Amino acid sequence: MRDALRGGQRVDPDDLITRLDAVRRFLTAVDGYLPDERLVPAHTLVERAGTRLALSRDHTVVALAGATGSGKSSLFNALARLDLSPVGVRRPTTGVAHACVWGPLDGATRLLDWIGVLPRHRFIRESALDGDDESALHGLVLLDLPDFDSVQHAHRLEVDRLLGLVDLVIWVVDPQKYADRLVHTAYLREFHRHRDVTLVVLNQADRLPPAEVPRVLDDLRRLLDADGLTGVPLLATTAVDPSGSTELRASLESTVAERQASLRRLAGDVDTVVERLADLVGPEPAGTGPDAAGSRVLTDALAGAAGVPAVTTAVEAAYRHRAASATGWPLVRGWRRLRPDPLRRLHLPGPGGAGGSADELSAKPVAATSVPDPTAAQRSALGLAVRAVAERAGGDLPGPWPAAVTGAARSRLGDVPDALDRAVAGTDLDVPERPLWWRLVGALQWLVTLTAVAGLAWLVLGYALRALGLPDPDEPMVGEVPLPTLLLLGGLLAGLLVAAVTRPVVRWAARRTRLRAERRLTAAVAGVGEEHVLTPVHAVLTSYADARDALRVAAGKK
Ligand SMILES: Nc1nc2c(ncn2[C@@H]2O[C@H](COP(=O)(O)OP(=O)(O)OP(=O)(O)O)[C@@H](O)[C@H]2O)c(=O)[nH]1
Ligand SMILES: [Mg+2]
Repeated sequence: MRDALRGGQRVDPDDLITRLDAVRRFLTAVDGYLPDERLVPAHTLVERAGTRLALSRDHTVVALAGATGSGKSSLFNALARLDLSPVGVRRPTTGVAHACVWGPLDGATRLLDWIGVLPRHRFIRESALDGDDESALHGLVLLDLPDFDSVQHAHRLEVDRLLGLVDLVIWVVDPQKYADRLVHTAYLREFHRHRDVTLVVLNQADRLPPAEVPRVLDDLRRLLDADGLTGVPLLATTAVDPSGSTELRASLESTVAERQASLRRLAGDVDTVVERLADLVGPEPAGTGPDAAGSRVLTDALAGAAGVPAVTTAVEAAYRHRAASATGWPLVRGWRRLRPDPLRRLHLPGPGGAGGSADELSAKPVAATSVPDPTAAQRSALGLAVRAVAERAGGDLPGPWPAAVTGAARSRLGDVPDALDRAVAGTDLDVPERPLWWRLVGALQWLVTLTAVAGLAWLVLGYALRALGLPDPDEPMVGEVPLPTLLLLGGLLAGLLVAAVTRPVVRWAARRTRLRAERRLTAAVAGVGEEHVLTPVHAVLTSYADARDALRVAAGKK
């Protein structure tokens, strides 16, 4: 039994620190996404563990816990071999924790300050008094706790607080009350993750007939198994007899020498916390962002809300309008120019390109364009697309994560209309002003028109001379046709021909310009979706992946 508590695995301090860091990382990753009340135990653990490890690794804090009258104070005194904690007939006797430190008090002072044992209840067991008898317990800080089944509610609170801080607990039960429900359901079961740092003693064994002791121990062992405490050391003690706690003392000596209890306690705490958080993470997310199909639906909805179809229609119309003004029959071009440019009507870069209206845009960054506002249908399509993106990205995640993803996806929706307007206004639609080929065709039209006009003038001059009876100059002939007539008709016909050839080319080029503008606008609104919807979603998914990884490390899995 001497090695009763050595059955547990050794806890490597570095591993423990890695696991605690992982719990810390988990808390950082989930901050703002998960309900705080679920995270309280993890926060408490991180805080307590950090302090406990920083205070002293050389001390082992052991608490005697149990019901009133079980003999905690008597055992405390028996182990200390001094009457330090009052033993009472009137119950409950012990109201606040008492501590006895084996070895110098100095090193344990800060530890006891943290645990909250009042200085007047601290005692020292200096080995100088006893020769070397007590040296095997050097480093032990033994606490005598109040009763947990007290009529005094404050006692129970104090016990609960102290049980959260100590390294090892000795549960003291007596032959009358060892099967008491409270100790099993409210306490022992809660400690099933701390089997390595739990010890149970059946005190007052002297009150049983010697033959009864093994039977009661068996019965108690059965109850402990049912509590999930299989394998915890179980000893019989008699506090009133100096030799009645020899085994317990030996067990404590080996625990103290091993310097493992504080690490095991914290490792058990990490296990408990990780187990309670396990339902907050689940499968690996399918990706760290919404899939391509989801993004496309979103971009389409954004394009609709941004009025991209209206703008691209205007782009095509503007191209044709400008081309007609530049290449049409010269005599009606001026009239065409009087009609407004379709792009200018939307307050989008008209002739002069995107650069021309940059000042106007920066002066009026919001609602810079007159692109029609999205309709109710377009707005609801956008809402649905955003929700679909969130569901595709986070729908399979456990617990509160899907809501966190949806919340993130919607978090910046209020800024989207202005951002879309800016994106459309800032896109270079690349509708040409007067490309060279328009100018060449325009010049050709001038040439053939002037030819026709020259032919007409010549003919008119001929008629006038004839009408005035003046000698009629010979009109040169080209084949059978007089040259002036040829110039007039040829000029007119050539003009029609040039217009007939130009029109389909303009139409084709207008469509290409529209497609190019559509691509650019789509990229611009996709950028808005990326910034306002996908990036926040991505942030939550990244946090989820971090949290999942951190919890895996905290669980001790490599
Ligand atoms: N015969 C016998 N009596 C014991 C033993 N241990 C404690 N007692 C007696 O049981 C009574 C209660 O002992 P305490 O040590 O005060 O019990 P406690 O668990 O500290 O009680 P609280 O402080 O009220 O929680 C006292 O009268 C002790 O003398 C034991 O092993 N054998
Ligand atoms: Mg007591």
